[in-house]
Amino acid sequence: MVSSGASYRNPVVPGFHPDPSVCRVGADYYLVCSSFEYFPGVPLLHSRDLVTWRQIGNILDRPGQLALPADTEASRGIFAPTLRHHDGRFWLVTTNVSLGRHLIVTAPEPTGPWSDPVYFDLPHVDPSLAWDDDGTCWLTTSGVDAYRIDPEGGRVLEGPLPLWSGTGGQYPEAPHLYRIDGWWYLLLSEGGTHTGHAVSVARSRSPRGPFTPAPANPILTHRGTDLPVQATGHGDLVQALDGSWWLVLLGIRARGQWPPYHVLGRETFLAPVRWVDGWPVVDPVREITAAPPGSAPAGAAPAGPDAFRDDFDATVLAPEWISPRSRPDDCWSLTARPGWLTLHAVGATLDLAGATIVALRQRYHDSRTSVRVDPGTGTAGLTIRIDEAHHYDLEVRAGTVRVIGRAGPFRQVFATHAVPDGPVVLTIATRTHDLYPPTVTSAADLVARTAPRGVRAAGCDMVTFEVAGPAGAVVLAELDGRYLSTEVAAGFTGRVVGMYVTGGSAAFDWFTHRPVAAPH
Ligand code: 6LW
Repeated sequence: MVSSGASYRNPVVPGFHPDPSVCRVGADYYLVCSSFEYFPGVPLLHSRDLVTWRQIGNILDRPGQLALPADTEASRGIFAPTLRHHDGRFWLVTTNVSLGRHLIVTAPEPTGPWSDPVYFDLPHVDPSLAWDDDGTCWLTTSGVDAYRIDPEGGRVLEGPLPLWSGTGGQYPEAPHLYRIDGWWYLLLSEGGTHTGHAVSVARSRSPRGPFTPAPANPILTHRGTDLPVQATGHGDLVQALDGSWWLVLLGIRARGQWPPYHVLGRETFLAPVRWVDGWPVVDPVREITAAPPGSAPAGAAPAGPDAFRDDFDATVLAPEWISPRSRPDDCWSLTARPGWLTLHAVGATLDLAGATIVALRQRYHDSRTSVRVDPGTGTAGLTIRIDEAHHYDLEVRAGTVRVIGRAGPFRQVFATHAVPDGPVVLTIATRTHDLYPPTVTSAADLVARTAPRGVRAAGCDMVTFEVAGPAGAVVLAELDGRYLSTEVAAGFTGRVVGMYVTGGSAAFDWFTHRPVAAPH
């Protein structure tokens, strides 16, 4: 647990990690998030202190559990999951929106093996599970409705029972039932998953209701405030080993002038919870959050950004790697060229679903992502994307590196640059405007910029593209990051940065993604 009087850094899980759900087993905490159209699905993270999280797997990691049809739209697929531990087993319930079905999988250990899904054909999203003392299993959904279910047999035994729909905000969702001190608490979110987002709570002596709302709902909202973290909601409560209570929740960190843009999707935050007169109280969520006095120390250092690196020396892909919709076994190999990740093209363009992409969630606003790639005779590169209609690519083929931008209906080649045959290092960097002036200043580079010279662009960040070969590093282009934001692209995900191949085969020697400190 976070030391008394210490502070920790939020978000605790940066980048596209929305709709967090958490459970504790002994001294171990486990957290899951939505994954939408990406495969494998439902990232699973582990922590001993609720602040420092490490991804240990993905719960839906085989096609038999995660059917994402080839025409799955961006931001469909897997919506908000709930993770619980009950009767010696882990239980995960979620919705595959592309199939219109809820599903439950179970495992004896968090690392699996996770079972095949048991499906429930019920309306709405955001399923959650709770058990009564007699073993009765309740499934709740947005709305908010409850169903008495047989979770292993896939049978609905009773329901829908309408429980409580919040204080009148739109989209009552993310419901969770908790049994605490003889009460059934119903935590939900309302107001929609953007700046109107709020968390409200009610309680009852029975899971069937009637539920009495808290006197001070919503218990958390940042709507209408100038707090840097916005859209706070979709929370899940957990009691720590030391008895303190915490809320994991989603929020966004928008940047830039009016209106602000957010590019990392919805991220996972942690907030201390106090109980006052039998109701949970949550203070505003800040990027540096003070741990409350009384939370027992367990030696957690304040978490800060760390870097990601993969040298592709293993024979299995690290759990952080995700691919849109599917990752057929024959499109990648870590053994064909030991120490390299070899990718084989399936689709011929990143503008359509089906291309071979192996990507990492962008974690930092100010970042550098580099890859060493040997394109051979193929077409390969590094892309920063939200979806097929919103991506910037740094691509190498036949001795030429190109910077390509796709935003909505528009597609343009912004720069071309000759490179010798053989491996090159490609870098995509993101830099928030508030911190930096533009990099590219020479007149010859004007065409490669989307912001007029001398005018500070109003968006969140600028994205620069560099190539390094034997002759040194060259900045090829700098593009406005707004076109790769949720405000432009829409949807529930966030940016990812990834390796791709759209022609033949290519091999990647290493990949790094790291935060860049602001210069002073
Ligand atoms: C999810 C809903 C929400 O189902 O966004 O923030 C939706 N809340 O609860 C998709 O993530």
